[in-house]
Amino acid sequence: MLPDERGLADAPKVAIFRDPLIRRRRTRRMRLTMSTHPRTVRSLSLLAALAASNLALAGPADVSAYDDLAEGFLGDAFEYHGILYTECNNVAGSFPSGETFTPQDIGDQFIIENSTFLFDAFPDFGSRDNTLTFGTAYIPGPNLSLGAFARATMTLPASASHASVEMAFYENGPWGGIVFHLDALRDGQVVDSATYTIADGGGRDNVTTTTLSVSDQGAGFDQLKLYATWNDGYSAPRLMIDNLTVTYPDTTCPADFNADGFVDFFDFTAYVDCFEGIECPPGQSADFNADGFVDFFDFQDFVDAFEAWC
Ligand SMILES: [Ca+2]
Ligand SMILES: [Ca+2]
Ligand SMILES: [Ca+2]
Ligand SMILES: [Ca+2]
Repeated sequence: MLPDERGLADAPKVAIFRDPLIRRRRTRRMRLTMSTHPRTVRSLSLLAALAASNLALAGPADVSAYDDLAEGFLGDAFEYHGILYTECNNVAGSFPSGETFTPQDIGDQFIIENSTFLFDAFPDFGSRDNTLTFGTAYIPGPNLSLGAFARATMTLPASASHASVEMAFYENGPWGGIVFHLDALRDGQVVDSATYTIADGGGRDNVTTTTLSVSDQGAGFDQLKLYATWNDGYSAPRLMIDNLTVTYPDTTCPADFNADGFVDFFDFTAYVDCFEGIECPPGQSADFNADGFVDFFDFQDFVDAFEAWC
C-alpha cells in the first residue's frame, strides 16, 4: 500500500505500535530521546514563557451589526452570527427614584429597530440602519424607540478572547446613577467585567453612547451577560445596542494541538501522548507532517511549530 493510500488518522500508528514489545521499547526510546533532544530543552524553556503569558491566538473579529435583519420582534430568544440571545428582561427591579417595575412592565422581547434618525444624529455610533433593542415596542421606519432594558444573555458558539458592544441610551433625569454591566463568563464563572454609570446631570432623556469591552484574562469566555442595576437590584434604563464584536481565538494553528485556542503546556503533553500512542485529541493524528508515517520527523515538526508559536 502506498503511503498516500493509508488512512492518515490512525493507520500509521497501528502499523508502528502493533507489537506490544516493539511499542514498549519504542516508547522508552522516545522518552529518552525527547528528554535529551536540544529542541525539547528549548521547548521546555518556551513552555515557561508560555505559561506566564498564556495569550490566546486572536482570529478575526466577528461583528454582529443586525443590518441584514428585518425590523420587528425577534421573540424572547434568537440566534445571530452563531450567538444565542436569551434571558431578555423578565425580572423585577427599581429606579433611582424608588419607583419599581415588574417583568410585565418592561417586556421580554428582543427587537430589531430601524434607527436611521439615531445614526443621523450619531454618525460614529454602531452601523446604520439597524440596532438591537429590548422590551415591548418599536417604531416602524427610520424613527425609533429606546426600549426598557434590564438584562440579556449572549451565549457564544466558541470560547472567545475579547468582546465589545456599542450602546445608545438615555442619561440624566430618572436614569442617572443606574449602572450598566458587561460580564464575560467561562463555565458560569465571571472572568472579566466592565461597567458604566449613567450620568446624573441636568435635564433628562439625553441620548448618549458608550462602548463596554471585556477580555478573557487568559482563560477564554463562552458567555456574555449585559445587565443594568440600581442599588444591588435590577434596573431598567432605556437602551439599544449595536456592533456586538467578538474575537475568537485562531484555532487553525497546528501547534494548538488540543484546539482550545491557546498554545501552552497542554498542547505539548497532548502531542507527546498522541505520539506515544496513548491518546490523541479528537480529530488529531501524531502524523504531524501528514506524510502517512508517524516518526521522529513528526515530533521535530511539532516542536518547530510549537517554538514558532504557529
Ligand atoms: Ca424604527
Ligand atoms: Ca447596525
Ligand atoms: Ca491548545
Ligand atoms: Ca509523518
